[in-house]
Amino acid sequence: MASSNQVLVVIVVIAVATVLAAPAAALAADLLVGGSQGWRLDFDYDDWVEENDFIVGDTLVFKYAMGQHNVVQATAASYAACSQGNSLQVWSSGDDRVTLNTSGPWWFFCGVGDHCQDGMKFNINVLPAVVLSPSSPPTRDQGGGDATGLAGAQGGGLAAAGLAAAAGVAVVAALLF
Ligand SMILES: [Cu+2]
Repeated sequence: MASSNQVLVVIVVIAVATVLAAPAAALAADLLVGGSQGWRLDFDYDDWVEENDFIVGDTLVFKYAMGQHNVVQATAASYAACSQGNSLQVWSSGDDRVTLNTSGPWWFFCGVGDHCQDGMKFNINVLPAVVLSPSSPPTRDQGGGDATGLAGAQGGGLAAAGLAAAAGVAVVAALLF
């Protein structure tokens, strides 16, 4: 049977893990593709990509009139060719939510008509949701000037919480051993 000390250590470890896991969830964002007017033609998606940060856990939201467009998640090759042939996934509800669950490159285009050839396409690089380093707090610039400062402040606070939790573990360990 486990001693009460061992049980306490397990509880502390779980508490610390909870604190450290919280930042990613707290910072996850819904990103409206194309801005307020949604997924459409005649929009500069390269600009939109530059104005946003994409972090694991974020969700892309594609809003459009069902039937006018769709959303194709593509490979690099099928993206370059605007070809749905080897697409990874296709959505067509008009209110499609795609959670970015892995870091690295993601490619999207509209598979209706010539929309992809006409520029209804973008690719993004999704960043890992690691926020433990106080020297590089997560930043999120969604076009608004205030967002970056707010996210930075949150990151700093969360890093401080992590350090406080680590200090707590050290104290408990010193008492036990
Ligand atoms: Cu389209």
